[in-house]
Amino acid sequence: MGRLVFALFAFGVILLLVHSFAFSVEFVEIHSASSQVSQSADDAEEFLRNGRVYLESTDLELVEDGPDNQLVGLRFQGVDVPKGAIIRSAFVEFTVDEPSEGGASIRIQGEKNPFPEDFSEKTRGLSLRPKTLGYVEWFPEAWGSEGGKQRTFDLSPVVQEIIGHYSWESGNPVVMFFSGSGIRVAESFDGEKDASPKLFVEYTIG
Ligand SMILES: [Ca+2]
Ligand SMILES: [Ca+2]
Repeated sequence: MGRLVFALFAFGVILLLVHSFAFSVEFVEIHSASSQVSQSADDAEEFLRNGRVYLESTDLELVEDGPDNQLVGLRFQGVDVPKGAIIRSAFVEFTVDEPSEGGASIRIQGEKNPFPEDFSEKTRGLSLRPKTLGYVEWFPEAWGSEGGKQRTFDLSPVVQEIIGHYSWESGNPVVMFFSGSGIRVAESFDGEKDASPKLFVEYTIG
């Protein structure tokens, strides 16, 4: 009898715990924001050899273009993430322009600036911008058929650092930079504007 009472009691405690856990989870609301590259000057490639910047290329080589290694910059306007938000996930989604494979190691950093300008053809205009301390090393798998979607690894620490700036405001632009080695070829705004890169962010408040 004692055992039965104890078992019933334990069962009750477990039910209570499960219930209160579910109750607390229910009230953590996940918000989301997204932004797509929406003008020619919001995606750019800089040849690291000579600092030349190209704004109107119809593709984005991440990050080797023939013999040239380049720094690619993407600017996402109107990122609706409030100051103080906790970033739960963030990634950039590309559309495949050309299938590509082989090892690639791509470092993704943000621009450490609460209101980054759009890109210009100024020499070394991308590499001279201030970068976040945090970065993510992305090792993409092979990119298959043209038109497919490909996502980066999670960029939460980079986005968290950008929106942590004291003068960040919801709706400001966010810039991401891509450098490293290997080759994956993505659509640019000038290649196919509906297939330009997109930023997705999920966050909670408090
Ligand atoms: Ca462009
Ligand atoms: Ca290109």
